[in-house]
Amino acid sequence: MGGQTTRPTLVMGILNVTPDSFSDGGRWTDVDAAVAQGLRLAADGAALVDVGGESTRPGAARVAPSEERERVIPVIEALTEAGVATSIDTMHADTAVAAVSAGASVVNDVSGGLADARMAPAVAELGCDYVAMHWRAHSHEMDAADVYEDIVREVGDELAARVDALTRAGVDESRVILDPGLGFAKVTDSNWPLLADLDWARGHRVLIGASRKRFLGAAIAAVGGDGADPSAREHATTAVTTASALRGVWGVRVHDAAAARDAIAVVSALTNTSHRAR
Ligand code: PMM
Repeated sequence: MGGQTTRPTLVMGILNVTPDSFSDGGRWTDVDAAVAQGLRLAADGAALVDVGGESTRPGAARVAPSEERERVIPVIEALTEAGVATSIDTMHADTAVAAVSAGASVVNDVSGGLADARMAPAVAELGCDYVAMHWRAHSHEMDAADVYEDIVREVGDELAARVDALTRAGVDESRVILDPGLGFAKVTDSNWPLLADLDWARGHRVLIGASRKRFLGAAIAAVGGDGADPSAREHATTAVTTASALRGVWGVRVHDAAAARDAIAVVSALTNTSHRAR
């Protein structure tokens, strides 16, 4: 099984400094409000606060890299100053470089380097951890790219091709964390095999980003719950966190850090219990 690690699963808290993200869009566009939310996420157990300035929700419009940097850099600087570790959620190499200079320690690229050919050499130069997410197309066309015969094998092959490209550009393979890209070119049922079987990770560290996504809404609606409201998907998100932590993933990317921290604490207590029948 891929993604095994001996230390507890890390919580990556989501901080979208965007007007249009699907769950928290428009809430943290002001720098002070965004920084306050980043501090709250860290206090709630986020080991990393993932700062993003471009929404990737289905159908979202692209943002100019200069505007993206204006949104995220002041927030990363202030969180770094406050001692909070951050990652930068970007597909743009220039934004990644600026963010790491401002204090970010991880580059989180939902395109796995496909959206910007300069990303791989930039990350090689930065020498930082890099999340390569499985991605097939930009937001306006990604739902149509949900076409697979054997999704675990195909996602594994496509991520392995990204790892090859990254290492050819000089990235240290041990710095690469893989993410199946839940909800990206995976509309609903396609997501579950990637959570049930981590073989696609092929031994790399794994990040899972399921928080409040549509496929959880579909599962909730199927049993009569409120699947339409993203904020009503929190318990379902925590179930994915628990399952992921039991599988030993490196990290989970979530909106509610405290819920993930508590679920991971329970998994750690369960897996570390020393009780033996007498
Ligand atoms: N999902 C979103 C954005 N960035 N990054 C990684 N590594 N994995 C994800 O699943 C992911 C991501 C989209 O949703 P958001 O509105 O919650 O940020």
